[in-house]
Amino acid sequence: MRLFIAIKIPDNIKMAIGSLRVDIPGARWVPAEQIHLTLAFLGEVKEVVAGGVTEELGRIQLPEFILHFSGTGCFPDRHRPRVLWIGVQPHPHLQALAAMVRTAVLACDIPQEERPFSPHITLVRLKPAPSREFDAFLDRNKNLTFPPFRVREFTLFQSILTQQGALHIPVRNYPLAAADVVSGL
Ligand code: 3AM
Repeated sequence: MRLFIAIKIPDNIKMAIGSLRVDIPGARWVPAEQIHLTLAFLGEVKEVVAGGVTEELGRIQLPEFILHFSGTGCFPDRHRPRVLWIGVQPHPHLQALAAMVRTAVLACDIPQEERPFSPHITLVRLKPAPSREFDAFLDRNKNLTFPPFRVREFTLFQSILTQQGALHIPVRNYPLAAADVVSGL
C-alpha cells in the first residue's frame, strides 16, 4: 500500500483555499477536499511494514498546537514553478511532530528524503512555465491569510492512484495531547 502521513485541514479552510481557483495554463489544482499538510511520504510499503508504522506512530506524544497558513510561493522557485503552495507559519511543535514522524518511519526501515522539512499546502501542480496568469495569482495572494486552527491529531493516509487522480483514504488518526493553548502567537 502507498502511504503518507499528514495533518488534515478543517473544512472551512479547505473551502477558502479551494475558492482561490482560477485559470492558469498547465495547472492541475488539488481538489479542495484533498488539501492537506504532508508530514512524510512513505511510498509503497508491504502490509506488515505498514503495521509497524501504525505502531511506531502511536508512540508519538506531543501537545496540540495552533497553526496559521498565509501567503503563497512555489517549488523550486518562481521562474520554474512545479508546485504552487500556501505557506505555513513555522511552529516548534510542527517541526517536532515532523521530526518524530520521520524517526518513526525510519525506525521501520522506510527511507526518507534528507532535505529539511519544509511545511506547505500544495495547491497546484504545474508545468514549469510561468505565465501571466501564474504571476498575477502569486502577486494577488502574497499576503493571503486564513483563520488559525488547532491541530488536534495527525493522520496516516493511504493513497490509491486511479486514472482520475489519487484517492486519499484516512487509515488511522493519532490524537495529540490536549493542552492549554500552546499557540506560538
Ligand atoms: O503535500 P504535498 O503535495 O507536497 O507530493 C505528494 C504529496 O505532498 C507527496 O506525498 C504527498 C501525498 O501524496 N509525494 C507523492 N509522491 C512522492 C514521492 N515519490 C511524494 N513525495 C516524495 N516522493
